[in-house]
Amino acid sequence: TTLKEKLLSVVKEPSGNGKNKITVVGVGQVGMACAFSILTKYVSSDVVLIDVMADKLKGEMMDLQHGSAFLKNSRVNASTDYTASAGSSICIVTAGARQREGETRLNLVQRNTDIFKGIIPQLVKHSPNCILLIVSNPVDILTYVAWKLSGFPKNRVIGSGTNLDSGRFRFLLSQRLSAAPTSCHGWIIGEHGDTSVPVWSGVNVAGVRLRDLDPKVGTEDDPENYGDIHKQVVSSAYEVIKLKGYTSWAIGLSVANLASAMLRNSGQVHAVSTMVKGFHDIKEEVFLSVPCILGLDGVTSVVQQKLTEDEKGLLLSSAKTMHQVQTNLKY
Ligand code: 6V0
Repeated sequence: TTLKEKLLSVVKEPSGNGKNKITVVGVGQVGMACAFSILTKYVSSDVVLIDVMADKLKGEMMDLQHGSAFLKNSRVNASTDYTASAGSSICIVTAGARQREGETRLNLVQRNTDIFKGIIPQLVKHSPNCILLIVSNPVDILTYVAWKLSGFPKNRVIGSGTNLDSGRFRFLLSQRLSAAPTSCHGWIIGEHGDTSVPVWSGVNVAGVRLRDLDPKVGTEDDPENYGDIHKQVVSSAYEVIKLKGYTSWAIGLSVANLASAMLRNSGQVHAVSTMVKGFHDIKEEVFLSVPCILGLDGVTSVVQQKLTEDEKGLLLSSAKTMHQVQTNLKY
């Protein structure tokens, strides 16, 4: 008898998977920020990391495992083989090239589509009931690509989308108003990044709409230039990339927030990238962010925002751009 057998009398071998297993594909800056946020916010206690760089992968796994005594019984595994991902409830994809300084997200599209061809079918094979949460850029188009490659119903393929942009917006608004970001309500919808749409018509604190106080807020004629906040949101990633080389913490926290909303079947509303054909007169089969109710089935409802004609026009033009890029993709 071994020491372990002397110590423990087995009643039943423990089951392999919990219900909250999350796989993170790509252990770069973004993937690791996602994994770290998920573990430290106790969203999941069963995290699997997948990447093609075996040494880096093992190093990241060991480093997180060495911290597990300071968490609550979390389990971290890693493998270059997708069998390790089997039975995940959520698979988060952060693999792929990132923007270089000055490069747009759309430039990455074909490179990352090719990478997705090797990733998505493997995830689907081992976790046929999972929710795919796409983070790699350009996120809206790659969410469409993942939807096509997976054959999943649209509720189970989600892009992290403008949840991050909305978070940036709320932070910047909080700076101007001296109220907490969690109490400054505002939604950025549409494309994550360059053509995102700020829904100024709904921006409020405690239900008091800024537009009711000043009809010019967020417009070009606003003497207080609140519109600059959205310009700053758009330039945020470029600025952070210029300063530190990549963005990581905010996207990691925003993804953990989405994973938590789904695993806990919370019904929370987040701006995420979903199939928007039919909403706001969009005719193309494209993914863009709109406020969605999230739960164990992924996206269960889309909130039908009342948009101004201008806001709708911006959304429609993003949809056209997405569609154009999608038609040029090679699978
Ligand atoms: P990174 O630090 O270069 O990491 C990318 C990782 O992907 C590396 O570890 C690679 O080894 C891995 N990888 C490459 N090919 C494969 C493959 N076939 N299978 C498995 N792993 C692979 O990049 P970083 O982590 O900074 O960014 C990752 C992606 O997230 C990029 O596309 C970014 O543009 C995107 N971001 C998306 C954001 C969003 O809001 N949606 C925000 C920030 C970055």
